[in-house]
Amino acid sequence: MENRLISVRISKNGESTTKAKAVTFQQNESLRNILNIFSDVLKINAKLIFNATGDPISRIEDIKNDQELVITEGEQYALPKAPISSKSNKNGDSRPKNKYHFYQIAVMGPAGVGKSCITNKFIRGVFISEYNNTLADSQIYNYEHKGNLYVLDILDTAGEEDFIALRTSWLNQRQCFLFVFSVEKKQSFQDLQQFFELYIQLYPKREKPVVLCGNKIDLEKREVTQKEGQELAQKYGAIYFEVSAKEGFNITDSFNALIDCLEKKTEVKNQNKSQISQEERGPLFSICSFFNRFCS
Ligand SMILES: Nc1nc2c(ncn2[C@@H]2O[C@H](COP(=O)(O)OP(=O)(O)O)[C@@H](O)[C@H]2O)c(=O)[nH]1
Ligand SMILES: [Mg+2]
Repeated sequence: MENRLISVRISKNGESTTKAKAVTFQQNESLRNILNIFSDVLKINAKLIFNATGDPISRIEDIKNDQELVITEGEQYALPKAPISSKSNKNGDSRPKNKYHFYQIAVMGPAGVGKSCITNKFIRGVFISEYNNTLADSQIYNYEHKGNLYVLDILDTAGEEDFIALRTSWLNQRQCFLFVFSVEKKQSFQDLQQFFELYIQLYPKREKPVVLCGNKIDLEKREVTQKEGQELAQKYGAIYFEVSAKEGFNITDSFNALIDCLEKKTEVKNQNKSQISQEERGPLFSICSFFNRFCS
C-alpha cells in the first residue's frame, strides 16, 4: 500500500483554533508515535485525539489530510474558547459538550489465561487462537453503553513472572481492573491470589473496582469450580463472571460491570462534593439556592 503523508492542524483542548499548529506525518505511523509527535509540538502529554466536532479518533486511518484536530491529555473534549462578545456557543453551536467519559482499564492475571483473547474479543469481536507473549499493550476503544459514550484505554498486560515489578505501576496508573484466571488450570487461580494481595496492599479500601473473570468455560476440563471463583471475588470485594473469550460469553458484560462500578463511584463522589460545598457555604447558601431554584 502506498504510504502517504498526512498534514493536519492540531490545537490543545479548549484553546482557540487560531493557535493551531501544522504537523505532517506518514500514514503508516503508529498511533503511539503520532501521540509522541503531538506531545512534542504542543508541549503536553498527548493521550486522546478528537476531530473538530468533538468525536474521538482512535485509528490513524480515520485522520484525513488537512483535518483540524483537538488533542487532550486524557480529559474529555472541551469547546474551544470563543471570543468574549460571541454568544454563539451557548445555543447555536451543535458541538457536544463533555460528551465522553474517559476510563483507563488494565487486564491482569497470570500468563496464558486468555487476557489478550478477552481484550481482542471485546474490542474487535474476534477470537485469535494463537498464543503470543504480550508485553503491555494499550488500546483506545470508543464504546457506547447505556446511552453514554466512553473512550476506554485498555491495557492488556503481561502475566509472566518477569513482569512482577510492573504490576504495582499498572495498579497505580489504572482506574479499574479485569483480573483473569483460567477455570481449566488451578495453578492460574492460585497465582491470581498474588495479584489480589498486591491490590489490597495498595488499595486497602478497595477504591478501584475489580471484576474477576474465570475464563475458558467452553472447555470440558475444569479444575476450578464456579463456587471457588465466587468466593475469591467475594473475599476481595470483586464482581465475578464466568467467561469464554472463544465463544464471546460474558465478555461484554464483564467490561460493562466495570464501567457501571466506575459510574456509581463518580456519582457518589459528585453527590458528596455538592453536599460538602453546601455545608461549607452554610445555611444562607442553602436558602439562597432554594430561592434561586424556586424563582427560575
Ligand atoms: N478454549 C479456550 N481457549 C482460550 C480462551 N481464551 C484464550 N484461549 C487460549 O489460551 C491461550 C492463551 O491466550 P492469551 O489470550 O494469549 O493469554 P494471555 O497470556 O493471558 O494474554 C491461547 O492459545 C488462546 O487460544 C477461551 O475462552 N477458550
Ligand atoms: Mg497476552
